[in-house]
Amino acid sequence: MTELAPVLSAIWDQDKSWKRDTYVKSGGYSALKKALGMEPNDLVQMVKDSGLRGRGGAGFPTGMKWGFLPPDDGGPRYLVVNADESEPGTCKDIPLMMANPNVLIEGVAITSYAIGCNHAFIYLRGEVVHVYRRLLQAVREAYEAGDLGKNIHGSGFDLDVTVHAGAGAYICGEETALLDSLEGRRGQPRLKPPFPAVAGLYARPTVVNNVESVASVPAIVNNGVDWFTDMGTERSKGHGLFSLSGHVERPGQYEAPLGITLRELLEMAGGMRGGKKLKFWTPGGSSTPIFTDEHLDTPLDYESVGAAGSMLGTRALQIFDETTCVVRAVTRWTEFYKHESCGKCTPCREGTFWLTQILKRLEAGKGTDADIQQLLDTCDSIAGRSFCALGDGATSSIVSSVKLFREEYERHVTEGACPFDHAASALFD
Ligand code: L3W
Ligand code: SF4
Repeated sequence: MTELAPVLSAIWDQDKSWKRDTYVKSGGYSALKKALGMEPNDLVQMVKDSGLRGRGGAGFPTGMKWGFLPPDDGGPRYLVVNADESEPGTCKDIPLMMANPNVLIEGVAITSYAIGCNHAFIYLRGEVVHVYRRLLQAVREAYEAGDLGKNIHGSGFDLDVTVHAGAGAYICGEETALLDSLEGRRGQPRLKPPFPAVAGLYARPTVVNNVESVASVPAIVNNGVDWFTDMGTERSKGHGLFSLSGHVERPGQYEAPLGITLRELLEMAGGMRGGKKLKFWTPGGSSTPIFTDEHLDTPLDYESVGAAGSMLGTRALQIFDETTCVVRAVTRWTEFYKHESCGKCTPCREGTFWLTQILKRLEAGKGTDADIQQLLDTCDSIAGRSFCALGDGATSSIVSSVKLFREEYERHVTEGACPFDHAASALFD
């Protein structure tokens, strides 16, 4: 794997990297000027040709999504940036917006021009007040410099950007729940179709894109399609931010081409904490089935991770060494889903409650062999039967962990206690 010159994280180490001046000195906002001289349809085609896929978890082709918007009927159409990053282990959009909010704003302006939108929204996770302040300041600077507002850089194109802070609900990262929340309602998923591209915000055509997807656009405009498609693998092009957390020496964000492996990322991150052995990890956050050390060389692209039985998701690599009790880790994640279930559908609302009860019992050594089967049966009643991806995601770590570590679940039953020293793991306490 060739080393990647940082793109999204290029200026993160610079003094006051979040200021517009710093960004401009490194070539920032030149892509916007170039884009404004192009035909909007050519920009859409460029992003289609680049093969950029949504960086929020699903990996849907970004240019294709833009192309789904119906022809202009004279009414408004919207861009909504999904900045509600909350998937456990996912820590890329928030650092990106803190370190360089301008690359997002430039991406918002280019995307809006390409799709014919004059009002874009950035829907931010409510808890990150520091990011909210930073975005507001960056948007203000962009208006003052003429990157936003009326007649941007003399092009005749107008764009307003609203930064909206949510109230801290994981479900509002689901695109239609986000739209309901933005409209002032309780955030719960809507039935799809219609997809937001047809009837989204205020029932108008809307593109909902993840922060990293939109922030990837300026470099594609500046460097061209070939530059982007030269990175990555056959069907997973380009580069992305990988968040490494847990039992690694240097947790953090690592920018790399798609298709890099965990083994290579661990080298960049200084290896496993204290030289311990890798036990299990998530390739794409806690909504994706877990992997073990057998998957150290699985290319981290959509196809390879899928073929190995998981999902690339948000590239949230949570790493756990041999000191970790897998039952405990899975119980923690399941508690999260129970707490965040929006309650709209029965399989997820009731199912995540029961999963938590069974897991807590097992983890405390008070479970039975029948509980392990009950756990799997309950997952079976949720996955594929829930209204949105949260229900499916809640079952991923459970089913995969029983498959990979069934004997560890059974030890909790036969020994009547958790066989691990939680202090040694130093996670989940
Ligand atoms: C128009 C069609 N648009 C699909 C659009 C759709 C959406 C995108 C992908 O879930 C995943 C989930 C989590 N006409 C269309 C169309 N679209 N067909 O394409 O849609 P979809 O349904 O495949 O996925 P999604 O609902 O966006 C996202 C997984 O990501 N995940 C969670 C991440 C959480 C965060 C966070 O913390 N904020 O990102 C992690 O793995 O489980 O599978 O835009 O409208 N015919
Ligand atoms: Fe709500 Fe869960 Fe049903 Fe999604 S699956 S609609 S989060 S109750």
